[in-house]
This record gives sequence, structure tokens and C-alpha cells, in this order.
Amino acid sequence: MRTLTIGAAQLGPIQKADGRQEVVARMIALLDEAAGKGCDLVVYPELALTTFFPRWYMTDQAEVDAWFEREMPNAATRPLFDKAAGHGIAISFGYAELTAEGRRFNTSILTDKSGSIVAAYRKVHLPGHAEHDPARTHQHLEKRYFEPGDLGFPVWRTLGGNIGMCICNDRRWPETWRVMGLQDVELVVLGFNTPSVNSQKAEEDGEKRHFHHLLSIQAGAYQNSTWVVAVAKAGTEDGHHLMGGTVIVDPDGTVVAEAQGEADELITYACDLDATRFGKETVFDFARHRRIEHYGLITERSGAEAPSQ
Ligand code: CDT
Repeated sequence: MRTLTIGAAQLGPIQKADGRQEVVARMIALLDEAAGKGCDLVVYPELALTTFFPRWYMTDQAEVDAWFEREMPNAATRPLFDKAAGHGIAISFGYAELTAEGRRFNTSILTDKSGSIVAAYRKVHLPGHAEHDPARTHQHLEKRYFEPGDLGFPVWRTLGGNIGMCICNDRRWPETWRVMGLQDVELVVLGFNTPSVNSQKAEEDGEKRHFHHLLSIQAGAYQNSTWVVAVAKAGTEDGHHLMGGTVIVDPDGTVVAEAQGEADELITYACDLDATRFGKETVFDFARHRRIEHYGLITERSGAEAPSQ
């Protein structure tokens, strides 16, 4: 057995007026709870340090940049890194990254148990739109504020296993999972901020969105025989509701732990990374069963085209 005890640290809502210090204090409280439960790794949501700011349309770049981090760790997050190192717990969380070259990404990092960053991922599948859209019930401006990630979907050999990351909307794309599956991934960690209503289709409510969320994650886990830890930022932020649904899913695609509410909440599970082996060596033994001569369109074409005849 190669067991990693993992804490999925859901965060409740973060209001626009809440400062990073306040949020980091909440993250540390969850980390302390995780230490009491013997966690090796604690995973927090996408854009964990602030409200989900891409819902706000902004034209002033200085206003936009106030939501970004120029270095990591920084003064606000240093106490979280120090506390994690003190407990000997690895952490992963998302934040808005502004690079020294002036590039902006929706990023997640993973540390080792001494608080050193060992992996970084930049969100590839940015949902939403780039300009204000009055036809929507709410805005989702990730395409305005971020550029698509430029690092692909790496998998890192760390913490005794093969670990990958993706972020929120990435979970809806089978390509995300398979690219990591082809690197023998054993654990995928991801955070999300998912509005509980579709801004372009009112009848797509929280229940349907929760169904799509689980459908995507459970399929990704099963079809690549990997553990998945998916962590929500949940609840109502300045009048905008985000669904919960923090889950830990095993390599069979079964939900083994699930958050109960929409506030700060820690769920934990002892994940045996060796449990990924059976699926990888049988039904999803890629080397034996995949037929790559038939998959060319996946990388040749992005949009669907109907056949000509
Ligand atoms: N944060 C994020 O990626 N949210 C999206 C909302 C989709 S609607 C534009 C998601 O896939 O959950």
C-alpha cells in the first residue's frame, strides 16, 4: 500500500471586501484540522485567496491586477506555507498569477511537505467570454483576464506518487484526463468555482450542474484509473451563488468522501495509490488497448465539422 491521507479543504464564500489575510487565516484553520486527522496533503480551491473576481467586468488594469499575485509565496500567504511546513503537510491551492513578464494565468501550485513549491499548473481551458455580455445573467470573464495555460498537463513524481493538476473547467474535457492518464497519473487534484446556474440557460440549475460535475470527475477517474480530489469554493459571494460538491473519487470512479455543506469544511480520505494499478493493468492498459491510428482528429481539429456527404 502507498497511502496518502488527503484533505479536501472546501472554502465557503469569500466576499469582494475580504482581504487575503482573512482568507489565509481560514485556510490555516482547515490545515490545523487536517494535521489532527493525519493528512499528508491538503487541497484548496481554484482562486482560493480571493472572491471569484472574473464575475466582475473591469476596464481599469490596475483594478484587475489587484486580484493577482506577483510572487508565491508572498507576504499574505507566507503564514500558510510556514504552517504547512510546521505540520509537515503538502498543500495545493489556486491563485491568479501575474508573471514578471506581465502575463496573467489562472494557476495552481503543489508543495512538498517542507513547504517548497514542486509543481505549477496554468489553467488550459478558460471558460466564458472576454467582453461584457448583457445577455447573460452574470458575467464569466476568464477569457478577458487570463491567457490559456502554457505548461500543458504535466504529471509530477512527488509525495510517493504520480500527481497531476487541473483547474475547474478543465475537468469537463476528456483530453485533460487522458493526457495525464498517459503519464501514469495516480492522483489528480483540482479546485473549482462553479456558479450554480448557467448564465445562458436558467433551467440548468444547481442540481443539473452538480450532476455534470460528478459525471465529468467520476468518468475521468474511472477511465484513467486515478484518484481525484476536487475542491469547491462554495456559497454566496456578493449575491452570486457557487455550488459546493467537494469530493474525493477513487480509481473506480466511486465517490468515497463528499462535503455536506457550502461553508469552510474539511473532508479526508486515506488514498492508496496502489489501488490505481488494477485498472491501469486491465481495462485501461493503454499500451495494449489504445488505437492511436484512429485518434488523429483529436489533435488535428478543435471545432466539430459535419461530414460532407
Ligand atoms: N471557474 C470555472 O472554470 N467555472 C466554470 C464555469 C462554467 S460556465 C462559464 C466551470 O466549468 O465550472
